[in-house]
Amino acid sequence: MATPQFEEGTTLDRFLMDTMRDYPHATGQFVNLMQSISLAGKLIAARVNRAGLLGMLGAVGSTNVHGEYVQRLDLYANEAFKHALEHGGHTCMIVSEEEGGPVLVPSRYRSGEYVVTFDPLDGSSNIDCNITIGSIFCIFRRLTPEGEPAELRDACRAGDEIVASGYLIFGSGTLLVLATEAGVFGFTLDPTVGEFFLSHPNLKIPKGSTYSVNEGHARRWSSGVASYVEALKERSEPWKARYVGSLVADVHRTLLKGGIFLYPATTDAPQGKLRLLYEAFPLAYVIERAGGAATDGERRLLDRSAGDIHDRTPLFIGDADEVARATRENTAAS
Ligand code: AHM
Ligand code: MG
Repeated sequence: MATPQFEEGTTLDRFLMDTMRDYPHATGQFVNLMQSISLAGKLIAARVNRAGLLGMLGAVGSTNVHGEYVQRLDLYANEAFKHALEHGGHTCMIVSEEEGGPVLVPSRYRSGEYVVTFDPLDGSSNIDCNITIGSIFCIFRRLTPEGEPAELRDACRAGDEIVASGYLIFGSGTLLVLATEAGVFGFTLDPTVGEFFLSHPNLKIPKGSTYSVNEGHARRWSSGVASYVEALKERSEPWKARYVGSLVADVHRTLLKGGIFLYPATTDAPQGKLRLLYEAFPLAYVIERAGGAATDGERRLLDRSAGDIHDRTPLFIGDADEVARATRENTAAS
């Protein structure tokens, strides 16, 4: 399909109407679903911007299902997503980093066509420092019949079943990046009018020379990953290191500037740290649609299926040649 052309000042709503017209299987429910996600994004952006004034910084004192301290903004973002998604008639079930199990849309609402998995606020450790954070989402079409309660099998899905995915990034500006069959498109929030406008049409990952990995863990990587990263520094044009510590920010920079992001397995976390369904899958889908690649250090990430909604995975993501090289070195050494 030809790349769609858009005029200046194209809003997210208009973009959705225009592109979805080209996809006969795309129903109005998908457009409504994306409008709900954009609403959640606007609510979270507004709260993130004023968090220091509203007493919204810091932890609530409890831990989540992963044993991590829950931040006040994590809770707010989770509720914002849940409420935005539950009553639109487009969603049947959500899976969130902050929820122990899959959550069904309450029975008073219509149980819609889609399952949405999300990390409501990624990069929690950066919240109190005014450093970029974000929300990551992934959309699947349900397997069970519409109108009936969804089941666990609707949530534990394969990467190749993703219908669309993306993220919101709360940095110096707020951006919504959406990947669908049509490609990868970025929309910047104009806070003065409260609308997302198309600002990054048809994103493709460029060639770059930036690597992003937490080198504090280097002693616990495989020898293959360690030697891949060391070799980057010896290239004739040395690579730059950049690591925010918010996955969404590190992958967004990789999408715009090229290079590679790695969160490898370590000896103490052989399954990796990042979550498959709502962190790695959605970002892998975005990067593949933009011409890049993603693996779990051994095989294509989107070939995997989730056995449990909170499954973890190592993640190698970015430029296709670099991801292939890092994956090769990792597997050769193991
Ligand atoms: P979170 O979802 O609780 O914020 O945890 C995931 C975050 C990612 O955003 C980031 O890439 C990673 O954890 C950073 O981990 P580390 O501090 O080990 O480098
Ligand atoms: Mg996260």
